[in-house]
Amino acid sequence: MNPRLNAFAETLDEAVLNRRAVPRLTDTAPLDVAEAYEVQRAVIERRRARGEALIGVKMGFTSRAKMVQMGVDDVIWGLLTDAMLVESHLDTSGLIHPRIEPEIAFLLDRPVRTPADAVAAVGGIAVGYEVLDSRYEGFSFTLADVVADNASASGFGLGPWHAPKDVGNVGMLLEIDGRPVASGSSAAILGDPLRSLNAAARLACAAGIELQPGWVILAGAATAAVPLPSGAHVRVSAAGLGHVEVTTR
Ligand code: 0L1
Ligand code: MG
Repeated sequence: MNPRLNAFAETLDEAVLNRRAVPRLTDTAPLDVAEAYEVQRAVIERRRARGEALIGVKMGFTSRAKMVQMGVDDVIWGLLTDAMLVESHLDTSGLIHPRIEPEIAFLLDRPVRTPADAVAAVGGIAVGYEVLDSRYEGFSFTLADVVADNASASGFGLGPWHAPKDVGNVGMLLEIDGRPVASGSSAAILGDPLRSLNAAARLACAAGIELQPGWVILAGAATAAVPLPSGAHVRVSAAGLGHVEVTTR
C-alpha cells in the first residue's frame, strides 16, 4: 500500500486505541475520496487482524441536510465489525466524543451480488442506533477525512427484528434519561430507508464487496446525532418496530 495512505490508516487506528483525537489527515497531506476508501479498508484490516469480523455496513450522509452541509450529493459508507455491536451497556470512557443517532437497520438473509438483489435479500428490519465517534479533533472533517475514518463508525445497537415491512415514513424518537432529545421520521433517510439499502448495494458492488447473509445494513439516521453522555439511559423507538435501550457508564 502507498506509504502515505498506510500512515493515515495507522494514525486513525491508533486514535481509536489510544482514545485520542488527531488533526484532520487533509491538514497534513493530500487525500482524495478514492484514496480515503483505501485508508478505510486498511483501518478495517487492522481491526480484522486483531480478530474482529465484518458484520455489515453503515450508510452516512443519508439526509439532505447533511449532504448540503458537506457539499456532497451522494452517500458515503463505512464497515461494521462485531466489536462495534453494543448490547445493553456501553462504556463511553473508551471513546473520544461520542454522539448517538436513531437509525433503521436491515438484516440480510441472502447474499447481494448485484444492486438488484438488495430488497429481496432483506430478512428483517429493526430500529437501532449508531454511536458516532469521529477520531478528529473537534469532530471536524472534510469528506475525504470522514470516509477514511470509516464514516465516524464506533458502535451500534439493534432492537428486535421484524419481518420486512414498509418503514418508509415511521416516527422515530430518541430519549435520554426519559427526556425526548430528538425526533423525526425514517423518511429523512433518503426519503425511504430502502433507498439507502439500494445505495449500500450499489457501493458494495462497485467496491467488489459482496454483502453477506447475516450482515446488518445501518441505513442512516432519522435525526441529527446528539452528544452521548456517560451515566445515561438511552431509549430509541420507531413506530411499529418497538425500541432499543442502552445504558452508558
Ligand atoms: O452516520 C452518519 O450519517 C454520519 C457519517 C459521518 C459524519 C458524522 O460523523 O457526522
Ligand atoms: Mg449513522
